[in-house]
Amino acid sequence: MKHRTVFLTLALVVAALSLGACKRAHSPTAASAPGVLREAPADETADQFVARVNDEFRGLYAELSAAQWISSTYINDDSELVAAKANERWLTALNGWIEQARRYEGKPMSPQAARSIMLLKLTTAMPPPRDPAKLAELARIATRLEGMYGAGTYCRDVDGRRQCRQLGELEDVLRTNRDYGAQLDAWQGWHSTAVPMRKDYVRFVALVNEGAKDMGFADAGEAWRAAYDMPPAQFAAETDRLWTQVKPLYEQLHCYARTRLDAKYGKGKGEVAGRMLPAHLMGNMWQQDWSNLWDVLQPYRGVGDLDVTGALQQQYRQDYDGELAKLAGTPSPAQVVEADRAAQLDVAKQMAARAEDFYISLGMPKLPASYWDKSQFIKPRDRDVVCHASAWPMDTAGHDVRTKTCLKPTEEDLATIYHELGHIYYYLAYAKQPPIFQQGAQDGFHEAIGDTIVLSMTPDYLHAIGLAGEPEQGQEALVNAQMKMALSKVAFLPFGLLIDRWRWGVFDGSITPDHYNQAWWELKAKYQGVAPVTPRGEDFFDPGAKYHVPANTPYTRYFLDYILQFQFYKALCDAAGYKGPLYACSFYGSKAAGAKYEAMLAKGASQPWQQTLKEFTGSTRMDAGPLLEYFAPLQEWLQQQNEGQTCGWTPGAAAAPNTTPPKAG
Ligand code: X8Z
Ligand code: ZN
Repeated sequence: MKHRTVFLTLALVVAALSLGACKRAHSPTAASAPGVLREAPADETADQFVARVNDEFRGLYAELSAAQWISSTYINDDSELVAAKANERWLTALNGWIEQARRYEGKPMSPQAARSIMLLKLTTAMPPPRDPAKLAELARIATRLEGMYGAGTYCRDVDGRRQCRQLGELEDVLRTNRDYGAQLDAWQGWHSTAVPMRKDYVRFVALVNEGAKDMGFADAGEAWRAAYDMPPAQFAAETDRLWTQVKPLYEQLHCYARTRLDAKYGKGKGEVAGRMLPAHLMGNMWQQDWSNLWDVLQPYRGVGDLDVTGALQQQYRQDYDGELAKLAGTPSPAQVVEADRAAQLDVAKQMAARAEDFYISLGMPKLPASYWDKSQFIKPRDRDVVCHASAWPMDTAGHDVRTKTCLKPTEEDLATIYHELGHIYYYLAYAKQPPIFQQGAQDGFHEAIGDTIVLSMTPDYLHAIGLAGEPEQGQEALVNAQMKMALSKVAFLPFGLLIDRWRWGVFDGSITPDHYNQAWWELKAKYQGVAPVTPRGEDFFDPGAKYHVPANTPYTRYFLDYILQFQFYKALCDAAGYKGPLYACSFYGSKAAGAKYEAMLAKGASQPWQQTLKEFTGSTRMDAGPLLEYFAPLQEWLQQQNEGQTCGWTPGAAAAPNTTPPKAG
C-alpha cells in the first residue's frame, strides 16, 4: 500500500479498487462482506451516505490490508487465495457504494460530500466489471500476477550445477559487475521471468477495461487520467508540457553517458545502433536510475568522496565483525550465516532510523514502536516475498504503519527508505481525515514527499551522518555532487513517462497483445534512447519485468513526483529561510519547514491538489522550473562536455536498420 492510503492503498497493494456496482442500489452484497455493510436507508442524505461509507470503509479495511500484507510477505497458494478473496470482498463493497452514490447525481449536497463521491468513483486503479464472476476472476489474476513477480527466479546451469537467482541478486550483478556478458545474462535472465505473465496480463486488461466502461470511462487508462482534478485529455497534455521542459537536460545527460560508455566498452559495445544506450549496461534493470554507474560516469575522480554505498558497506562489515567477535573460537558455518543476517538487519534498521531522524528533525513524530516490530526490513531467507519497497497503512487510524523492504547497504536503498518514510509520514499526517480523504492530494504528491527529503541529502548532510568524506569546495566538487543527483533524478524522467504511455495504449487498444513488446521497445527508444542488444520479439513480455505492470500500479505519479519534488524542495528551503543557490540547500532541522510540510500533508485529498499546491508553493501548476534551476550548473557543464558531439538518437534504427526516422529531440 504505497501511496494512497487506506483507500488507495487498497488500490495499490491490493491492486484493486473498483467500481462497477452490484445490481441494486442498496445491497452491496451482504454475503460478500458479512456484517460490515449496512442497507442504505431510503431517506439517507448525501452527507449521511458519505459518513456511512467512511464508517464501513474503516470496518473493511483492516482485514484487507492484513490479507494483502501476508500475501506480499509470505507468497504461497494459501496466502494468494486469502488475499484474492479479501480483495474480492473489498471490490464488491466499493461497487455497492458507487452504485448507491448514483442516487445523488445532480442533487444538492455539501462540497465535502460531492468531493467524496467524486473520489469514490475516480480513485480506482483497477475498475472491476459488474459481473461478480468476472470481478472474482480479476481479483485472482491481480493477486497472482504480483505473486509471480515476487517469486520470479532465473535459473541456469553453470559448470553442470543449477544456479538460481532472484531479482535482488541479478540487480547486484548490474550494480557491481562491469563485465559485458555477465550483465547481459543478468538482464536477460530477469526478463525471462516475465514471459509467463503475458497471458494473464491480456485477460487482466480486458477485465479492467470492462470495469472502466461500466463506470462510464472509455477505458481503464482514461479512468487513471481522470484522477487529477482536471479533464483526462488536459492531464495528458500537462505531462507532455512537463516533458518538453526537461527533455533537453535529459538529452545532454544521455549524450555524456554514451561518450563514457563508448570509452569503457568501445564504440561497438558502448552504444546500440541509432546511438542509443544498451539496456543491460546502465547499472539498473530498467535503466531508470543510473547512479550505480558512478564508477563509470563520475566526472572528476576523487574530488569529494561521495561513495555512499562504500560507506554503508563499511558499516555492514563493522557490524558483521562485531557479531563474529561476540563468539568464542572459530565460528561455525551456521554462526557465520547468523552473523551476516544480524548485521544486514542491523544496518537496514540503522538506515531506516537515519531517515526517521530527518523527519523528526523537522518536528514530526517518532515512528510508533509497532513500526519497528512489524515492518519487513530485509529479505527473509525461508520464503518468497514481494521485495519491491512499499509503505503500508494497516488501519485507518494511523496506529499501525509499516514498510516492506529488502534493504541492502547501498545508496539506492538508502534513498528508498527515505522515500518510503515519506509515504508513512503522509499516512500519519492525514489519519484524522475521513478515510475517503486519506490519500495524497494527487498520487504524484504522495511519491514526492520522501524524495523531497532526499534532495536535502547534500554532501554536507551526508558527511554529517558519516556517509561521505569531508565536503570539498569548487567547481569540480559541485559538478560531481550535481552529477550524483542527476544520475537518479534526471535519468529517471523519460522512464517515469513511458510506462503509462505504454499502458494507456494497451488500455485504449492502440497497442494490441501481438505488439506488446514491440510497442514497449519503441517507447523505450523514443523517450529514453535505450535499446536491447538482442532482438526482443513477442515471445517476451518485457513490460512484465517491471514491478508496477504486474502490480498494476499507475506510474505517471513518479514522473509527476520527479517534477514536484523540486517545487516542494524550493518551498521548504524558502520556509527554512535559506538564501543561496537551490542545489546547496538542506532544510534538515528546520521546524518552520516541517510545520509547513505537515500542514500540507494533513490536508490529504480533502481539496483539489491545485489548491494544496498553491497554499504550499504559491503556484497552482506543476512546473519543472525549480528542477532546471537546481541543475543549471550541471547543464552548463554538460553542454561544454558534449560540444562537438552529435547528441540525440535515432529511435527506429535498432528495430529497422534500413529506415532513418527523424532524430529525437
Ligand atoms: O516504486 C517505487 C517506490 C515505491 S512507491 C520504491 N519507486 C519507483 C520505482 O521503483 O520504479 C520509487 C521511484 C520510482
Ligand atoms: Zn512510493
